[in-house]
Amino acid sequence: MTAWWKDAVVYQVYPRSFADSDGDGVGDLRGVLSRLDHLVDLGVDVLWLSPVYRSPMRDNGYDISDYRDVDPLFGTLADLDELVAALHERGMKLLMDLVVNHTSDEHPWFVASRDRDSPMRDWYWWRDEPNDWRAFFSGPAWTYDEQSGQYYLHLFSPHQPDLNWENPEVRAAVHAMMRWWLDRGVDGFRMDVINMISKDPALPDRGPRFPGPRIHEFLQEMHREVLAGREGLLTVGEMPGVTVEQARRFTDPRRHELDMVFQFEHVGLDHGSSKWDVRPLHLPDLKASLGRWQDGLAERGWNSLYLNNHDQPRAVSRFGDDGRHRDRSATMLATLLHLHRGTPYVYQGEELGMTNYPFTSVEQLRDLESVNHFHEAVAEGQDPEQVLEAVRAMSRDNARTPMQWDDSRHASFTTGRPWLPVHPNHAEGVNAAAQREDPDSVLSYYRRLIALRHEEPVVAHGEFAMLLPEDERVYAFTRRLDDVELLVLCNVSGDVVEVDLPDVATRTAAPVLIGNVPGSTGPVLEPWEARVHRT
Ligand code: TEU
Repeated sequence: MTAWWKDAVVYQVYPRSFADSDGDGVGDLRGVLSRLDHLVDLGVDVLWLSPVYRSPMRDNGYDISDYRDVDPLFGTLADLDELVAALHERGMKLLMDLVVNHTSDEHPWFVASRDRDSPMRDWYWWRDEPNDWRAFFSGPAWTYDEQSGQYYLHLFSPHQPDLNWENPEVRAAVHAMMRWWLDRGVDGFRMDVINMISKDPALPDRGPRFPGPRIHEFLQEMHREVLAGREGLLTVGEMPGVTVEQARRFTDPRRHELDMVFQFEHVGLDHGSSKWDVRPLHLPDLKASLGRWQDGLAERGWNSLYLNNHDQPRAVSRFGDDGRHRDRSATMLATLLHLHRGTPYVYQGEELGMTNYPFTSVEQLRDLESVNHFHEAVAEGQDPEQVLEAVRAMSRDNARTPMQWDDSRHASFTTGRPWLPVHPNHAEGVNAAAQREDPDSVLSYYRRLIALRHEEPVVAHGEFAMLLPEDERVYAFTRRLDDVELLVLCNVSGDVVEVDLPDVATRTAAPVLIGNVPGSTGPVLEPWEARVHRT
């Protein structure tokens, strides 16, 4: 099996917020179809589509009520088929989101399961007494069901009951559904919280602890039943809390589990007691973390690389400078990420330098996690203004404001009323139309960066070595493949800095493969400058 995905770049579309074709204010599949030129122009290889399945949309589609249909809000199965065909025609692949740790509470499986005498009772976790687990989106992980007189488990909201993977019928149903999608032509899956599907059946307090005891067995079985014998697929497992040692096992090709995982360590470095307790990033921590993942998966396994997705605030606001140095810090972060060894993921709008939204009231928020947090924190006596400040920094809605296509009304995302407001900076150059023609734009830089990976094997495959681990402003490393060596220099600060490396004058006089300050060479880096020398 070829590991084609090692040379690939994946682009994530959050369909709700990408492009709206029918004016209802919510993005849809025909909207995605109408904007494929943007992906072709960027040069990405794979489109990862966040869920479009039938759903009551309590968690924007991560609560599925029918795995084999498209929600009318997003279109039809025929639209989905058309998207597969249109991507394949353009040499791209489609990665579907697979959400099988839980279903919607409106899924027929759960509806049946609520009947104590149903053969499907055991498809979910029912208990007379709850344990002490807490749910991710606030409150206990157990809700009492009046109808059947027991509690059911939900690691996320009460509208997202957890499937019982101990039951072989559940696993067979999931496998059949996955095969049905692959037979339709999709090219793989991004698997939502897949390290949580196996739980210790004793459900002990002070948990849950992940991964559970049968996770490797379940993934190997899924590989055998669904993926084996099909060429050209990609699987990436989302795994909050996964360690590098665990990830090595999950992604060791000899074990036949997953191609790569999404780990969370680097996006937790600015969290204090919770994600809402925001701490400034200490750059040496980021190097220690990403460096450990580079080393840990160097011989076996593979990294996925991301700073943004639909759950994270915008990286340029979080780790860069979204004011004066917006474009420069956005392209620096892109360089830093894409020059690591692994498969990079670009989240819609990242390639334009899209920023966090200046939310000023809870009424503007739609994300259940943010809304729950706001009300809980205020009920506990915290100052609403301070709670809002944390929400402005960390809310998932920052990633979910509509894609900025041009400088006209609602950035041409919709002709109607957008479900979340469009960021006003779409009128100040943060839009695709303006950036497409501008060789110095963030978009043009991403295009060059993606092309570089496709042209220079060292970018995807070269050995990684971290430099200057203690430096608080310069993020520097080398990549080496055969006789090609790259020196990557990133200034993660708004200061002018001098790089302190042996032979720095010679090394920084070498040709520049890509950089965000035109013509710049030598040991001095401008604020937020990034540069890749071939030494
Ligand atoms: O997210 C998994 C997850 O752990 C989230 O709780 C994430 O860490 C959190 O949003 C950060 O604050 C996945 C999906 O990506 C997310 O959109 C879903 O809400 C969640 O699973 C439930 O399906």
